[in-house]
Amino acid sequence: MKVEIIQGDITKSHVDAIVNAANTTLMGGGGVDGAIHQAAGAKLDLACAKLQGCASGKAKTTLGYLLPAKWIIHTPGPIWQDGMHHEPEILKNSYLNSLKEAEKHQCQTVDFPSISTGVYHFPLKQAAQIALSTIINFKQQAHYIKRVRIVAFDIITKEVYQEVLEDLLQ
Ligand code: AR6
Repeated sequence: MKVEIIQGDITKSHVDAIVNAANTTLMGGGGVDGAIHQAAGAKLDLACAKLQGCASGKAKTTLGYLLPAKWIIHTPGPIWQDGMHHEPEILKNSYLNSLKEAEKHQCQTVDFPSISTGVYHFPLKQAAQIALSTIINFKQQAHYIKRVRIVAFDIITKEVYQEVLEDLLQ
């Protein structure tokens, strides 16, 4: 299983599954969630309404509809308060449960955004450490997944994830 960091717009990813940094209603919002709902079209809103929300750190899957990706794995990450409200554990669970959903749907390629580091204000470097260590540790359990990418929207996010990945692989 390869792990890569790229910069780009995750709604354009030609992969088996993209992950959505959602909220617990799963009914859309701003940031990457808004971009995914906009690009996937109204059928995604209908599918999400049927899911009746999702707890933080859990993950639920829909089709990708008008996206090039076949599946969308929706996971609400933690809202950063002070780091003492289980935020690291919840973020880890978002990555882990999303990877489990990807395996369940026999995905070979999975793209993640930087969950919780936008509107939810999780500190970027700590988020990158949790994201990448969880993905790397999942390698032993990955039967279908061959490549996982972090799709960073901005250059700072790309650079921080790249540095953390190099540190973890040393
Ligand atoms: N492709 C890849 N990454 C993106 C894109 C995109 N098209 N657009 C934004 N990002 P955020 P959160 C980056 O705020 O912190 C929503 O309203 C963005 O620059 O989208 O988990 C939900 O409904 C940042 O690096 O997600 C929730 O209420 C990263 O994606 C709340 O925001 C995550 O930023 C979730 O907040």
